[in-house]
Amino acid sequence: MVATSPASYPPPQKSARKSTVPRSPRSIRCVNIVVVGNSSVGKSWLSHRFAKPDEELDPNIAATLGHNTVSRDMTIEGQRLNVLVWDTAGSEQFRAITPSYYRRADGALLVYDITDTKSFEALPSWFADVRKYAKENVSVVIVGHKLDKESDRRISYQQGHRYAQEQDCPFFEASAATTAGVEDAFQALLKKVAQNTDVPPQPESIPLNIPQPPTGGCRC
Ligand SMILES: Nc1nc2c(ncn2[C@@H]2O[C@H](COP(=O)(O)OP(=O)(O)OP(=O)(O)O)[C@@H](O)[C@H]2O)c(=O)[nH]1
Ligand SMILES: [Mg+2]
Repeated sequence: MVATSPASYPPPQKSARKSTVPRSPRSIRCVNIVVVGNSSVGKSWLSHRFAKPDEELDPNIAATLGHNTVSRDMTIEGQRLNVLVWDTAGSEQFRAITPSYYRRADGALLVYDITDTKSFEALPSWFADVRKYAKENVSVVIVGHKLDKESDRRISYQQGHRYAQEQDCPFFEASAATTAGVEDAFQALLKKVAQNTDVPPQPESIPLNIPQPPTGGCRC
């Protein structure tokens, strides 16, 4: 994973303006996805599983400090996307800097752990932050994570589904450990984002006289 500093994050953009730039088959659109939720719900594993499906997950993973980013190029709804996933720290000490990650997010994955009631009860507060700091038209998907730990389940599928319905969001249960539901959750979120024409596409080839962004970041 590539670590970048919060200071490098682009400035706020609250515009809900529709793009009039026509998409050519060679254009690629940069998409920022923020993954939020309580500490230890599995945001880093989930992000890594999505971005690098064939790589092993680190069983000794440490709590995220600030954030990590991972990326993956894919085609959704006929659009070529460069998906940059902002895997944020769930720990309370980093909560104050989390809003900076929302500002340019096109989509947010709100994650709780189906074996951890507190992480489910914290969803409204994460949701409130998304609504407060993200763009008006940000797409949101809710994920009940660690589906493989069925015997330790504390939050039923119905509870998660009901909450998501109340928020008018798609809902998935998933497990980074088994991969179940991971691709479905991200694809549903990216589909919503792709249908949203807020962000203009970027040309794939960048003229040599334009300064390049730091490596590891989005090509936007
Ligand atoms: N059984 C199971 N364990 C998981 C899964 N995903 C993550 N874990 C474990 O849960 C613990 C926390 O995972 P992380 O991905 O670091 O959690 P996080 O939400 O990123 O935590 P912070 O970075 O502190 O916010 C680790 O010990 C993982 O091994 C999963 O799908 N199933
Ligand atoms: Mg983490």
